[in-house]
Amino acid sequence: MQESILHMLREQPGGFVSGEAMCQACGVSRTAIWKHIKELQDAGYEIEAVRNKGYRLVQSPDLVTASEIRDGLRTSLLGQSIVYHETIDSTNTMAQKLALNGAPEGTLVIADEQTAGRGRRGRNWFSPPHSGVWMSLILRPQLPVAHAAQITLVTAVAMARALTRLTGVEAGIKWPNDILFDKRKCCGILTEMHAEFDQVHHLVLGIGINVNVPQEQFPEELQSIATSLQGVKGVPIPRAEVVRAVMEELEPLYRRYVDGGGFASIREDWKRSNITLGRQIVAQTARGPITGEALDIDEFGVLLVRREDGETEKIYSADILFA
Ligand code: BTX
Repeated sequence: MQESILHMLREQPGGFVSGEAMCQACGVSRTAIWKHIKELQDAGYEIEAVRNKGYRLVQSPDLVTASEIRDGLRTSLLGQSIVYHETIDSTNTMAQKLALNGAPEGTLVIADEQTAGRGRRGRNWFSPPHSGVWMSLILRPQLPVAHAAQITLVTAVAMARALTRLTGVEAGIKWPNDILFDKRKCCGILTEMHAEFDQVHHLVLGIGINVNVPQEQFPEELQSIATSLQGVKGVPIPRAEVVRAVMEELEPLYRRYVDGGGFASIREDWKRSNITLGRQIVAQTARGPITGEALDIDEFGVLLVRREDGETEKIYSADILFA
């Protein structure tokens, strides 16, 4: 009901919607409408009520609730089902549970705050309230296990495009899962998999974006390595808009990838947005550090590094440090 009311108010930007029109559209009494308006005001929506004119939406709070995201979302798969929590340990953990219980592909789990947000290899992901996008998508691609990591690369292309569009500043991909603005990380991707034999059952694609996190709010150890979209653009960006932009950029790339194109069909797009190739790097792999020049990425998303002794190494998984 509140979603319908908000939708009607948004359809009349700056103008009034009469109480009568709302009653008719929603099939409830004026008192019921008033009660919902009151609840919306309590949630932070600034709604003006004028006798004989009706209601007018003056300002929306920066929320990532299902209704804020859904209004204006132009996708047919991603985000068609949205699960919102104000506070949660990790949206990836919740998405795993929902996926095991049969949640459909494209389900989006999102929270205002995470108390145990995680990165790769058990690292923490700083996820304060009211200022970031902490979300996970449930995907069910027909993929062999060996290809699952490519989803991270496909997502990185979508993220770089969305964040460049939102800020007007070029975002760069650092292989495999970071999006940077001028060497500082504003987004991380964590893909987790549930698989049996060689077939993926589902993937949980976790995405963390620092949207309006004030720089001074980052903990000491992140001060010099993290940034947020607000810091890059100079003004805050509504978080629901960020979510929609990501969903809308990702959906066509994901479809191209799963409908037979594979990573080979995304590779050139990845290369255009990357800031990894051509640089001297240290790849911290499970086998130890590998130092050399990041030469290329192959059609499977594997990073090729020319070592100092001239040999080329294939890197399947690593943390990359720029030398
Ligand atoms: P990662 O392992 O590549 O990066 C983690 C590292 O990034 C940390 O060790 C720290 O140095 C740095 N870091 C931590 N928090 C931030 C931050 N807010 N901004 C910039 N740098 C940071 C990256 O892992 C993958 C992160 C995915 C996070 C999403 S949020 C929604 C979903 N749920 C969940 O628990 N994780 C994912």
